[in-house]
Amino acid sequence: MNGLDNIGVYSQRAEEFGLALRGGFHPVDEDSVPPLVAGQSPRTLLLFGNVGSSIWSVFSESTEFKDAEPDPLNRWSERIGHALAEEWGGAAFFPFGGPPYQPFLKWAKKAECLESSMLGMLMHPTYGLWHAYRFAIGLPQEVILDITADQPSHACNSCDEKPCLGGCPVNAFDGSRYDVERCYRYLKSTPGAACHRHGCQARIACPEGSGYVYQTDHAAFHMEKFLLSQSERFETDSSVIK
Ligand code: B12
Ligand code: SF4
Ligand code: SF4
Repeated sequence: MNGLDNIGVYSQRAEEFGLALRGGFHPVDEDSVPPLVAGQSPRTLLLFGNVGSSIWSVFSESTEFKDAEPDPLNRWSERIGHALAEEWGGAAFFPFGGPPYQPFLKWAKKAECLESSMLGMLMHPTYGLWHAYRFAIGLPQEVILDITADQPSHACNSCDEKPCLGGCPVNAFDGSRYDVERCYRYLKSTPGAACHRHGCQARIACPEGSGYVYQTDHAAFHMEKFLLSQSERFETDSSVIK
């Protein structure tokens, strides 16, 4: 076994950026993983992202966070994703930049024991809803993956009360659909809403992974960026973006 066959090499390097290795798999054609270069399919795909606010201390000190240019988290992710891919002789793929988007939710379910939650986001047995993806790296070598065969039971199946569905002040979630416009209009018209400072109240109402709820400045950062992106989508009056 050389160093790059060992899964620990990848997770330890990623941790330097506050990123967690979020599992991996050996792709087949149906996984729709792009080639590394023309004609060379990756033999391993590894996913990386944050669990709780794990990236926040590194990201909030980065050039991208401080330079006041658009999309700081995406630019930070691109810089680190491309650098690690180059270091490991692979290629980086990102969850943003579409449409079309790379199928990260499908890849994530294949890489780890995850299920879609009542809110649409993926439920993790430890982190609950408090995790996300920053990039995936395709590698030419076959890395031995430590994938557990045990599928933990899906938390939503035994959650009788489903407090998430009642957590949103405007019922933007109905258990099958997320009404993005309703969420956006409420946030825009209610500057004092708890969602702005603490994050989505429907997500917070879920008892799973409560030790990983995003810290306030991290949650507020995402909400501000979400509002900005949806303002471009829902407002015809460009003066809304100030
Ligand atoms: C487009 C998109 C959105 C759109 C949703 C579009 C719509 N429904 O109208 C918008 C911008 C609204 C959105 C919002 C958020 N998103 Co989003 N989103 C994506 C993205 C880039 C593509 C999904 C897609 O279109 N796939 C293609 C279609 C064909 O597949 P699909 O399965 O039908 O996709 C649908 C769902 O993914 C859903 N969706 C996407 N995001 C979210 C978030 C929530 C809360 C829900 C219920 C549904 C939902 O909308 C898609 C289109 O209908 C993915 C990343 C990726 N590459 O997959 C992230 C992704 C799904 N989003 C994610 C997250 C975390 C969010 C936010 C919570 C971000 C945040 N602030 O932290 C917010 C929710 C805002 C809030 N109220 O808090 C994570 C989910 C992680 C997880 N634990 O499962 C992903 C995987 C991104 C990532 N970097 O990890 N998102
Ligand atoms: S509150 Fe219950 S139903 Fe809702 S996402 Fe959490 S575990 Fe699932
Ligand atoms: S951010 Fe607030 S308004 Fe939007 S879905 Fe979550 S709880 Fe509802």
